[in-house]
Amino acid sequence: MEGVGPTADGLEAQAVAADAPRLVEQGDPAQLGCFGVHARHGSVPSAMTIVDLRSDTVTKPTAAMRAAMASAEVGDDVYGEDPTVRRLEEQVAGLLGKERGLFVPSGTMGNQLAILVHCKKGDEVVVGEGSHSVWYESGGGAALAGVQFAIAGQGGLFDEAALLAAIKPSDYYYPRTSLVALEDTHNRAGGRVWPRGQVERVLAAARARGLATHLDGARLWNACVASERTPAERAAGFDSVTVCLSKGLGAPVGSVLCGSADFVKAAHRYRKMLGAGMRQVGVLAAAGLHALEHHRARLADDHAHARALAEQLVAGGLRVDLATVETNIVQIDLDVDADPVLARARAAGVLVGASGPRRLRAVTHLDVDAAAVRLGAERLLSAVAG
Ligand code: TLP
Repeated sequence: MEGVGPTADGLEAQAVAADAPRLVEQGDPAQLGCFGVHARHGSVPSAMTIVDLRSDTVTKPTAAMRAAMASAEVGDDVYGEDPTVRRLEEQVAGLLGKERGLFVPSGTMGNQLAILVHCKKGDEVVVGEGSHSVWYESGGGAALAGVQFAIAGQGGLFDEAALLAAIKPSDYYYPRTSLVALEDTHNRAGGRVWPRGQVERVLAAARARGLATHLDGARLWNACVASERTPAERAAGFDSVTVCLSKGLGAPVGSVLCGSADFVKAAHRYRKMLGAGMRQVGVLAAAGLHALEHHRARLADDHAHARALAEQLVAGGLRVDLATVETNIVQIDLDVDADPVLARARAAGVLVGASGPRRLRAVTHLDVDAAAVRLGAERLLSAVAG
């Protein structure tokens, strides 16, 4: 039974018997709790199989994905000679309706390359509240491109009025606002999907003011499934787009940054500058191609699991804004500090992250099925109850 650890305790054994949950094997405790603030606590009882809801990045490659990786044709990508990388780049660019794609090691690098290409030192980038580039990219915008960020609106998604309010006037003493970046789905907003009409109005306002536009589509695949739109429809109008293969799609690593041929040419130079000239990485691109083919449609399962999780937590007395649970992320507001709850949750065999001092984040993914999610919710409820 794939993904089910050999040492299930009584409760898990029952759940396994009930409907074969996919439980994640216990990881290295030193690596646990890598998301957000206040996340490194305690240890997991050694004989317990844990339910890992920290992120959709924790998935392990399936046997079929590993087979695709093992048989990938490869070449030296610094010479442009890796056929599998080229196939992935062409396929993703085609899916997004862009001219070209560039395989990069991470979503962070995709976003940072976009900022480097679109902006000059001293420029300002408009983003929504809680933007990944502001929170989780190690200050790369400031350190690498020399930009600062302006926040538009509240809650992550914003409208054209909020964009216009964030754009600085054009006198020499203001920073030059040169880029607006949207995040779809929006991570810290709880995996919310941008309404397409709102995207179009923001893009039109950005274009009218001469701004470049970037889409952080780390979870664009989730947005596509939730909105029943194609990737090209959701990426339309953006100058550049980052999509990740290593979130809901379940590849071990990799993102693709797409845009015009000129944009990708400039990003390619920066990628090399940052030390990510890659060699025989067709083995990794093959995982991405496999994920695109086999793991996109099933994201609907992750969304259903997230909704079930949220409803179970609410039924158990926790606070979750169900209206924001549109995809695979559940934000749980606590009346107590997240820290001790995280520690108790870990001890009970469920891993979640803290996305604020009194807020938890749980993410559903390929390696947890409905029964595992139910078990995780039970354990989380008892951890919060103390
Ligand atoms: N997000 C990770 C953490 O970095 C927070 C997660 O567990 O959710 N954009 C968005 C919207 C993301 O959520 C992430 C990853 C990235 C970019 C960066 O991707 P990687 O981790 O590949 O650099």
